[in-house]
Amino acid sequence: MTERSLVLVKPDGVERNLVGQILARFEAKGYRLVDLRMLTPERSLLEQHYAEHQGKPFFEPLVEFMMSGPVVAAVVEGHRVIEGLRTIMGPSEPTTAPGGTIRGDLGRDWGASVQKNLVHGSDSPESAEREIGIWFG
Ligand code: IDP
Ligand code: MG
Repeated sequence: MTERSLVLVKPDGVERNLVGQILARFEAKGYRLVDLRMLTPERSLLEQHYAEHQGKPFFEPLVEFMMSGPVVAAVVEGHRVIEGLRTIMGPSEPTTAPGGTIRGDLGRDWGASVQKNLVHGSDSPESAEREIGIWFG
């Protein structure tokens, strides 16, 4: 089966009307959207999704931020899509993310205790399958 990744356009991306721009970058690269939904996630879903970050100082601010409004969840498919999406997204820190990446071009620091960096992409095939199960059942 072709590789798949979960993508989330985070609440800041939806609030700033960047859903189309963000998904367009993935489509323009040649990856395919195979599932899509909009929802405001509940705490229990986010605690599962971000389980690896439980106990870190930014965990509670991260969960609160992700619950603060609707997100767009998508499944994106293509050979090496996980690595490809993370390259297009750029690193977590939007202030120093390189130009040409989504986080570098569209993100900034808003002085919050969590990085509002617009987009999530799975970091491995195992994470992708786990996360797609959480968000799409
Ligand atoms: P990733 O989204 O680039 O994979 P992770 O390390 O998995 O980054 O962290 C998940 C999310 O938690 C990040 O996208 C960001 O929103 C937030 N985050 C990560 N590290 C920090 C931090 O040191 N301070 C504040 N927020 C952070
Ligand atoms: Mg991550």
